[in-house]
Amino acid sequence: MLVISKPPSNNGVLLRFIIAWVAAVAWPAALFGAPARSAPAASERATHIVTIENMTFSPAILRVQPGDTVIFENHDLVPHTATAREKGKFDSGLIKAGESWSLTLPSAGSFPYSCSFHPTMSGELVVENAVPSKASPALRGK
Ligand SMILES: [Cu+2]
Repeated sequence: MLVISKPPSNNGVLLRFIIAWVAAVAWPAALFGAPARSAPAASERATHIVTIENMTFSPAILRVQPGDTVIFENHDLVPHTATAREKGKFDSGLIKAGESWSLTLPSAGSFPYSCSFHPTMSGELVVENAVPSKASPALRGK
């Protein structure tokens, strides 16, 4: 006669496997922590993401350090731009649907920007300890 059900001893094997895994992987990770989570040194360059979704830059105001990289990701179905309001500072040009554009800001300052197709879409990059510009539409209503 054919017995289809698994022998009960399999459960014991599985349990021992889980205990071994916890001992080998999870416990050392808990001991040493995740190094990536620790605060980066001042000299390290960070990468930040600005998401473009539902005609909105998010976060609207992003604080970065000089030399950090900011990646604009367009999750909308229409193209957008990230264009500095101060002429010549930066301009992504067309960021097509599903595409991204990256920018490195070398110097401190506040850089309000908007989408050249949709002027109501606005955001601001604040580099180092600069104060967000009072003119920034991103600050309105907050
Ligand atoms: Cu746009």
